[in-house]
Amino acid sequence: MALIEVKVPDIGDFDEVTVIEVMVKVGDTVKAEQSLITVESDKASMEIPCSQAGVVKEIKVALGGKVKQGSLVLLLESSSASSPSGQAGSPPPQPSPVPVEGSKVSAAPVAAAAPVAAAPAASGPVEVRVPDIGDFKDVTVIEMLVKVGDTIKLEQGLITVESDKASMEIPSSMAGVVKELKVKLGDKVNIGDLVAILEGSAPAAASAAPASAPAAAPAAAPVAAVASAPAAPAAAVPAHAPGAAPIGLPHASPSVRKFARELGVPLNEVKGTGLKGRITDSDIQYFTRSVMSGAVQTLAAAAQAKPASGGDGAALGLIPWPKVDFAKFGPIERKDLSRIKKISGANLLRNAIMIPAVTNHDDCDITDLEAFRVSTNKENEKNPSAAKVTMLAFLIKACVAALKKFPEFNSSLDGDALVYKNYWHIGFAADTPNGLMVPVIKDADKKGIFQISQEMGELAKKARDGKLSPAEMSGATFTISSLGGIGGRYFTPIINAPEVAILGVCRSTIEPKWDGKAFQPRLTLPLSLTWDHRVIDGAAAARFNVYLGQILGDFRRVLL
Ligand code: CAO
Repeated sequence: MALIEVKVPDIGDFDEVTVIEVMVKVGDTVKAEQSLITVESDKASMEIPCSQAGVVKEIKVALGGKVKQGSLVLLLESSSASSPSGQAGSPPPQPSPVPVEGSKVSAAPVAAAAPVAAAPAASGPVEVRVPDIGDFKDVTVIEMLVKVGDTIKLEQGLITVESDKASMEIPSSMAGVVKELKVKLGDKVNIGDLVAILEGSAPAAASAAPASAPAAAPAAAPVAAVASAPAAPAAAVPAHAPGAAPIGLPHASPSVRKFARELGVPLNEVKGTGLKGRITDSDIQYFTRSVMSGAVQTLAAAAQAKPASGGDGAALGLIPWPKVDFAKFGPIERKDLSRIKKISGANLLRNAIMIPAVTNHDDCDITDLEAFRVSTNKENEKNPSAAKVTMLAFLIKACVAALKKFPEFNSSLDGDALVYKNYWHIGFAADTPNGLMVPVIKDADKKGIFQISQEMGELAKKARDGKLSPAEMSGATFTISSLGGIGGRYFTPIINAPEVAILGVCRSTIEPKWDGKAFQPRLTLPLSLTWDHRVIDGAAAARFNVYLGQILGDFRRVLL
């Protein structure tokens, strides 16, 4: 069967555009004119459809990659009769003009909204009208991108219009101040309709251009398809075309899509509040705030459906995850991630990305505390029901004291507000055969070292046996991750959102400490405090660590 090279057709004045969506995968059977990829410039997005039906054999573009006219999109096994001119290695089928709404449209750029000099002077009120937008008729104004009084730049989008097949921004061809807006949301506009009256310096070419010659307007903004040429199968159809988009693309203007991508917001998870459910800038901002505050865990959901390694990164606006055929380099074995690893991986990924986290490393002297711990355990040797006391129980108690002194460490972000919690539930990371779990010691402030040690032992056992209930893993206000039983020096733990800090602890070692006269062997515990910089300042983090160190250095301070 012949392999057809499907290439990017003539897309007008687009030079290099970015691939923002790959809508098919190898093995897919595609129809003629089915969209294959979505590309985007800073002003528009458009889908590149397939020139004929067939089965996708190889995809030659990657998310985030740049393409231009003639770039190879994919290899297709044609399901139609042979097409010799389209065989791999032979010249590509002629990129064809774009049929939009059944009309003849080529992928030429939309000229900037045409200014019509109301006065011959180079400055003063200038009418800006809808330029030639090809065969688009009665397109709806779905977004006002400027308001009266705004100072706008040359080529800045004024309004977004939408037909049933495309959305496009109508840019201004002059810089100036918006004096009057002549359209409103929901209006239908056509070529030549008055959009706005601007005051400012009109570019020379613009002032020379007659109203009836919008195509001559300067600074054409590559947006959508216009002009005329014979229609043929291959076509570049502007994106967000409900009729054309096979996988229900969210409705949003190109600039909103770009904004969302910059923030790593998956558009298909954002609820649009604009006209016809369209996603606006404010929706993106609201979504971002909700995720940051922990109210929405959508990135986690996205990551859960994919490997904890980060999936293909598309949901986060990243370049795709490298695909390597490891077997080419040596023998391999493939094992699925455990359910716990998938869930915790998704949470870790979200927390690592969403939280501007900083880690402070510090040491504290636990020589006396360790001596006390050892003697306490010795005293209890004869009591079989007494739980063994480990350093972690003291750390939990010490952290409660530090959290009380520095309450913002025991808070959570909720939008623009900080929620201070007047309870102290401390989570501790437990290593289990299936992955990391975080049981929670509730009301640690009300419990003694023995009770905490006993509960910790029970919860850690339940974690290892896979028997922890959701209630036993929820409600933490702060978490400790101790690798003290294993080793290491320092590490950078990831905050367990919506908490705002986490303490990492490694193995204590005897270190020489200068006491002013001589070096003394002191048992030194390394601490690593990771904190959310939106809530906590570096100075507060340093103070927290110092205070924690003072408590661990002399545990009587807990009583103060
Ligand atoms: N320095 C030196 N020794 C330490 C120590 C420290 N900071 N912390 C614990 N130890 C010692 C204990 O005293 C104990 O020694 P003995 O057996 O001689 O008494 C030994 O190490 C083992 O302690 P433990 O790990 O069983 O007990 P714990 O209370 O310290 O920790 C638990 C319990 C459940 C937290 C731990 O078993 C665990 O799972 N830790 C791993 C947590 C983890 O994976 N964190 C990483 C998260 S980020 O990926």
